[in-house]
Amino acid sequence: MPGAKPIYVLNGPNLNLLGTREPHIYGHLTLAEIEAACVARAGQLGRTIVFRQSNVEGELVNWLQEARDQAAAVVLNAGAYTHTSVALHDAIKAIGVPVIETHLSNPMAREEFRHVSLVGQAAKGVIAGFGATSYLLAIEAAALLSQESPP
Ligand code: CA2
Repeated sequence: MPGAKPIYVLNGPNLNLLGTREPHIYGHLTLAEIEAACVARAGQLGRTIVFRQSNVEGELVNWLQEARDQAAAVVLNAGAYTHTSVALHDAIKAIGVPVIETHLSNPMAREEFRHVSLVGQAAKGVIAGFGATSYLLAIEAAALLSQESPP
């Protein structure tokens, strides 16, 4: 889709540590390697991405607000803020572009405190539990949702 706005891929706290610890939960890939895979998948779909990570909740809010004008859709792995952030919930509701909550692991199959998602209560949909493949599936969903004639 020439001229389409990019898909924003936003990552929250501690995801910069991927590939260094807890590979049994989060896999072996680093965030840079996941970014490269996302760029490749988006390219196959004729789309571009903007890929960012922050440990700061307010920065994620700022990027969601930026996405209102600048992005076609948002793939959001808000990390632990998924389960706590009213600010992210409100920002997602405010921006009017589809947000796809995305996780490497399946929070519903983990500790009880991960079973609540304030992000998911505002997002268009959720993809979780497929490791780095979750990001690729989310990009595919984002591309489909933001094409001129969505399915
Ligand atoms: O499964 C996911 O993608 C999560 O968003 C990851 C978050 C967790 O709080 C969510 O419940 C589910 C945690 C990210 C922490 O990443 C680390 C990576 C390497 C080493 C330690 C933490």
